[in-house]
Amino acid sequence: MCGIVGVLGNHEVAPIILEALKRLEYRGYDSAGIATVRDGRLDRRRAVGKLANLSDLLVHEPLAGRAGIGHTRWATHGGPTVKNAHPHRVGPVAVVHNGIIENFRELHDELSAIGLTFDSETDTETVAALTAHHLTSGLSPREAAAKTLGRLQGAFALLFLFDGEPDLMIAARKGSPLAIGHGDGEMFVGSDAIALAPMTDRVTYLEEGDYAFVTRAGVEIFDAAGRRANRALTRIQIEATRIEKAGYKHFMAKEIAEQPVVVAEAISHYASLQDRRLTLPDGVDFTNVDRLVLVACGTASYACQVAKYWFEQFAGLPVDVDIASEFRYREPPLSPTSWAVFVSQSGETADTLAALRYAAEKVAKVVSVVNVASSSMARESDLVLPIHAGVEVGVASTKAFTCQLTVLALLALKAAEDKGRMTPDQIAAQLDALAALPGLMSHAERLGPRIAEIAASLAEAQDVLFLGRGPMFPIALEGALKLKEISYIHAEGYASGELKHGPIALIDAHVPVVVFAPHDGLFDKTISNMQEVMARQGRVLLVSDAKGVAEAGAGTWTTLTLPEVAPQFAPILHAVPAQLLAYHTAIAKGTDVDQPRNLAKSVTVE
Ligand code: HGA
Repeated sequence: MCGIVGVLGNHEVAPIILEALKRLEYRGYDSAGIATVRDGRLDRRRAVGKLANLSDLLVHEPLAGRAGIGHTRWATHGGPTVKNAHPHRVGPVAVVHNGIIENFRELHDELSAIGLTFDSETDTETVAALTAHHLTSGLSPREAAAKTLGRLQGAFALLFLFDGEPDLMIAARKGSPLAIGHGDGEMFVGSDAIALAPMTDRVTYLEEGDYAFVTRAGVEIFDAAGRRANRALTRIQIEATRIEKAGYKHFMAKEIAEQPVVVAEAISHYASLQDRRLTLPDGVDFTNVDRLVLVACGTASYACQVAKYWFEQFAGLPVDVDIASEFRYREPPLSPTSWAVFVSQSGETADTLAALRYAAEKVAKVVSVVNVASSSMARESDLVLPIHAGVEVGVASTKAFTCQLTVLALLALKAAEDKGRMTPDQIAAQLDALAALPGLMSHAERLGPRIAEIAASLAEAQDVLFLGRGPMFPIALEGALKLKEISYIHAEGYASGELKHGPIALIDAHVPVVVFAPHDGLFDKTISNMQEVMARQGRVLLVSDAKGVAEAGAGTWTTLTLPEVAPQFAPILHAVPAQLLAYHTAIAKGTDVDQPRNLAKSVTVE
């Protein structure tokens, strides 16, 4: 959340920064702004709302300068106003910030007491004010920034720019990611390497607590103790950073459609379908592991909830699933013979990263399942299993979810193999079933027009319920989350057996109820719960296969027929109609599918 960029260039930087901010807009779109040093003096432009508004402003009020910093905001402190937009400037210093300064009130009070006044309601402005105060007392920009950093508590990535310093940016990282890009006589800083991809493929990642003095000649990096630090220069694959809609109306539509390909890709990294055997990396050995803890947020936590069924049923391995934001504050005891698995698309999710650090010294192995293989979580894990979904831009996660599920399924099969719960033949049969998924998902995707018809009616609803049993329960949760996220319709997911313990009171003829019921061992039970809904005038959409629809479709509002799938992997297939229902409902309502209100991707604040 919040994207930051800095450029020390050989040309005008405002257009370059704007372009980089476009690649970071997934991180927030409450406001955007750029500051430059022009003729030795700081200047800035800021606009509320999406980047397009800043772009328009720059047409009317261009911003010159060859050194600049930029920001796209997801507000944490203070509403989305121009005054709260970054860069924040106090006297001779401008600052952009991703994160939260937890002791900003204390700093604010101290600075107010010595007569400084504030323009905004943000925590960030205190950083600029404190640095300006140090500059006034005679410190150099380097000394002033370092002294300020020493006072800050919380999680942040920061970038400073100064009056009279057209060849200096100061960057700092504690909790939020930051990459330094190396050009030819030019230098760049960005929240991620993707933002810098059009400018350079040579990147150095700052580590926790690092700060850096960046000039056109290069970068000097210091660690948290102020010692000079050597950080590796890596080359990023430009191909992996291409971001385009490829003819689709929305990134979400493109990413839903990509699922058959990326799921197949994910499988190919961890299994040989030809040899019908698993090929997980060395180090994935569950023989002596007696418990797993799976930790994630949002959609990724639902992937973990599905995976719990797989690990327990395939491998007999007990699993605890935790929401990352609750996990470490509960201070759960962790056994040294357990593994902790952390799942995050970005690999930067602040709560999940904090949970990972909590578990690090307590468990036998920390495993991360991430989409961004260079992320903080990947770098801090004993074992990394990238999901190979490719760049996901839509704020509502789709292909990352099904790839997370796929990788977790393969991991659970490996656990079953290591624990002697499945023979090689049984593993081979499971892999055949997984191998069928990409084709089945393509089939499901072709139901788009039919789903759009259903969605036209869902769009009228005030509330929608989603039901599922067993591993389909987390899919009900995910279906409800997707609908809430992008259509703003209130939706809840329930375990279908739980309905009669309260939520059934919500049912009337106006509440659509989506029931995910593949023809599996729990089918009859789920259908009984569906009948209980229909007996109370509930308007049921039954999502099943041909057999399920033939047996139980009578009397429902409508049905969706998916192809037959191995029941254990039905959650991966059913995720597709869940996503398409949300997508087409949002289209019917006219909401902003790729950038829904109040949300942002890569949640780097707690
Ligand atoms: N606290 C700052 C930055 C917000 C942020 O990083 N969000 O992800 C603000 O509210 O402007």
